[in-house]
Amino acid sequence: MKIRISQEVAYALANNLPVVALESTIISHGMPYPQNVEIAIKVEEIVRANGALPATIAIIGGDVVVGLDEDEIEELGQRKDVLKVSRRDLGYAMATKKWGATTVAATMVIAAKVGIKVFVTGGVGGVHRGASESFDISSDLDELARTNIAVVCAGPKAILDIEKTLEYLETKGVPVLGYKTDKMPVFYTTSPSLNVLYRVDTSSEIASIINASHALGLESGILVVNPIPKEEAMPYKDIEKVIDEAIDDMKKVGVKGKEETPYLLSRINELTKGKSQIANEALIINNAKLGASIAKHICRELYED
Ligand code: PSU
Ligand code: MN
Repeated sequence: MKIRISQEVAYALANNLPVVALESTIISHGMPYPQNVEIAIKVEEIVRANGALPATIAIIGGDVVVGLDEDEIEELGQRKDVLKVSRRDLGYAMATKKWGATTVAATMVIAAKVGIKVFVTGGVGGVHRGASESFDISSDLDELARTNIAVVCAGPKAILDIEKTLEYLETKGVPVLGYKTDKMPVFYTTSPSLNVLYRVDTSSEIASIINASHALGLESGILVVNPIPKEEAMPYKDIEKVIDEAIDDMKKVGVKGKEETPYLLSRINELTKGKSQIANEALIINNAKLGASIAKHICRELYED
């Protein structure tokens, strides 16, 4: 039971070189095999090609690993006994020597502890539809409130109640920065009505905001929302219909709690005949490019100061 940081990531962190954290729930619970492994490796390549070092984070036989190698990513993508690990599950997974895929929340905890300032994913969790009854609010939101790392994503997943998610983030003091957009990206598409808090048009400006929040010692994180590329986006109305159907199915089957998100993602993939998976891949790659660029600017600005 230990924290193992890969050699190159440890070197980069010690020398103020750009590092981008990547989560692993998306690999084990968010996408089907073998696309999950292919895309995880591709995202790492994109981060490298854009001048930063990728650090995929997971729990392997109880060890917290920062910077999985390709074999470990492959095994994580194949194994059937991988726990979905959020903040609350960390101690259990470590002590019982489990394999665990870390959610946005758990990845934030670990990445921030080792000094990583930028984290790239597809979509973050949020307030679920019907939360006034179910109380289902992803702990990703509370983690953003208490851990200072910038999370680059394509918005909260469209399966959520986006309006309540934004209200919650406002209450918790988490800024939502829209990269080249005024309207709120919501994963497969962009909301026609909801706005981001601030529109920011360059990655160097985003880096300055991140550096400023660290300079002040703020404990809370930053949500950077990056719209899915236009060619890959799905029409808002079409995806809304599919989501409603998937949620109905979920209620019929009786899926609840931490199983909800994985169920909905795979059901939406079935209902769209694989189109949502293609959109998912496109937006993660798009986020990886932006995240790497932000990480580079963070280091550059600190160096210049
Ligand atoms: N986005 C995806 N696929 C995923 C997730 C997000 O495209 O699998 C995962 C992330 O790891 C996120 C988690 O942290 O779902 C949120 O789960 P919950 O709603 O149970 O907190
Ligand atoms: Mn939940």
